[in-house]
Amino acid sequence: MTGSVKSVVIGTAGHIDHGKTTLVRALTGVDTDRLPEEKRRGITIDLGFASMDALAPDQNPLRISFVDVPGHKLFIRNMLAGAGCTDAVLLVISAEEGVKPQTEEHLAICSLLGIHRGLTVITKADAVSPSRLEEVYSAVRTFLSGTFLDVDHARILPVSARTGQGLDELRGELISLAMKTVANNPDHLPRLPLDRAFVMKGFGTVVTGTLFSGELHVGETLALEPGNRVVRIRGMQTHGRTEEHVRSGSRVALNLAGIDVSEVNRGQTLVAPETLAAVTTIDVEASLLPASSNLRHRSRVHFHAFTSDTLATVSLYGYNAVEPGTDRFIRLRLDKPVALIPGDRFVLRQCSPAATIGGGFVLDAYPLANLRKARCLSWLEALKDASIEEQLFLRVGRRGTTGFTVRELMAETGMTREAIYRTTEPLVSSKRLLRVTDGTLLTSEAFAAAIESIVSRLKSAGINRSALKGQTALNTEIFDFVIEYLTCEKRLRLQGERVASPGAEPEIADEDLKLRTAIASIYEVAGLAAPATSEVAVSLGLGDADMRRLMTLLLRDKILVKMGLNALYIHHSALEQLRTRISELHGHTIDVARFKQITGLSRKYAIPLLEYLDRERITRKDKDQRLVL
Ligand SMILES: Nc1nc2c(ncn2[C@@H]2O[C@H](COP(=O)(O)OP(=O)(O)OP(=O)(O)O)[C@@H](O)[C@H]2O)c(=O)[nH]1
Ligand SMILES: [Mg+2]
Repeated sequence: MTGSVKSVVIGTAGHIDHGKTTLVRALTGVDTDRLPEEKRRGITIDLGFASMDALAPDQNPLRISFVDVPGHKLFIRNMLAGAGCTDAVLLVISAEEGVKPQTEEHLAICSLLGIHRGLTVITKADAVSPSRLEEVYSAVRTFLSGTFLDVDHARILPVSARTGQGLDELRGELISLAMKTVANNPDHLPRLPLDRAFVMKGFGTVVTGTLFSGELHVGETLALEPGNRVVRIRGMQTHGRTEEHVRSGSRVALNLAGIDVSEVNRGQTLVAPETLAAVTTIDVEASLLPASSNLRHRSRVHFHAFTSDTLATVSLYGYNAVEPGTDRFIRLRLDKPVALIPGDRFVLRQCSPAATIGGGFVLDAYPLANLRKARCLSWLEALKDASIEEQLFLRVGRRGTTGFTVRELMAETGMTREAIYRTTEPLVSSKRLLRVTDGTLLTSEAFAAAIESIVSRLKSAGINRSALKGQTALNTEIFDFVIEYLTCEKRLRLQGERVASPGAEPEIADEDLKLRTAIASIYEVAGLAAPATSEVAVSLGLGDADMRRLMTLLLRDKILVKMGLNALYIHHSALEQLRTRISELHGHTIDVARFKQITGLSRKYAIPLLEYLDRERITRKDKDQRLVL
């Protein structure tokens, strides 16, 4: 069972015809060049998959999967899709030809993708003289120096797929390489970037990929991103063996229910439903290769991550171009959405002439709109070197008094609920973060700001609870949480629907309060077509002076709002509804007639209300028309 078998994925890399596919076949017995065109041309075009079962030194079973990539420069897109999901690389260099352009490019791509383990073989050793082999070995050694495949960290083995020379030693090295790789991201939600989709007779849609993180179980539902299409795992295999569940690091083939093969493509990602979503704007740290040219604002690049690729537009923070050999924060706007989380690696290629120019890692897949550049940059700077715990703190802090729900944090970080709770626990116990009733997280600074926003608005005579909430613009969970906290701390008093400061004068006469509530509810029920004050006074049997006094209090507490000169009073809730309704027409123009039609009001009400909307900058008057902003 894959559940207990350690499983790693090793990708091949190297120049065309250097012997990658032949070597994989010698190790696994599988010819991964399946396509007729591959057979005819004798080259690899698309990704090939094979596996080798071995025993770990502790005698536990070990499965090494190979993703064999094409060396031809025209198929580099497929190579990138293969390399995007591998734990380690097997760099294959022909003893006949030595280091060639795609040897270099593939190695650069592996480094940019953050692959930091692997080994190098000089193959076709049978085809050259010992002195040539010696010569190539020393050239390869120099070429690898300073890279993650430097002889200080990784072996260089001469082998021959034809005679079998060096293959036993290579198997041993592959096993120790596999033992060094650790299980991927145990704290991350399941993510399966897809590399193939096909139909299997009698089964239907089958997709394959390398499970990048998490676990999958038969029967489970997943979402296909982009598109949030819900599918169910009907069956599961790894390298032809039926499984009930698989862990990260495994090659997996899923038989999916609920989707036609024509709706699935390489580059899409299967994720746990309602967790991760594909995004189009990302903030990243990008490094440019020393041999590339300057990367300018608004340049178009090819963006490759996992099995996906898309065109993207570069947005620079600041106006200087990114220079070759340097690292910079940049924003990328992807033409096609991709399911990405912080830490994900990517490669950038220029369109013409086609070449790999750099790559990097995602810092933030949910940049906030309208945040000033300087603030964004300093936030990214802080985030970049922060521990996971500190990163979560920064992410919650960025949301200010809006707070951050655990579900939103899951989407933004790709972490499991359990990992988020565990990682934020020390922050909660040291009171740097607060957990609001429904699990929303709030920094202590934001909590203090929310308190201040409420306390500064408290009046000794009290204020209507919903009016207060409207003024503070806090969301319900946080508003209720802070009100409860302040009540317990005796920093405010609750009187029915009214919130008052604790030092308030003796209770307002009961009778007064009743009358105010009565007036307010008459206006609330009337909505926009508000009655004249004189009518209300008569209906409640109030004299002029009393009515004026009560109206002043209702205006002060912002329960009623005064419109225009002809003393039109409207309940705040009716105005809020009107604002929302008109805001929905954003970008359209309306005239008085249309407004009357929408609201069902007469001109007497319509004009002052439109003027109110102009003052509130919801509409802008232009001759007889108004533009909804
Ligand atoms: N003499 C000799 N020839 C080899 C050896 N390995 C591969 N070849 C030959 O080299 C040629 C290319 O081998 P492939 O394995 O297709 O090369 P590749 O790197 O997979 O090529 P692409 O996938 O197209 O990049 C074939 O003709 C192989 O027979 C070897 O160890 N010794
Ligand atoms: Mg090949």
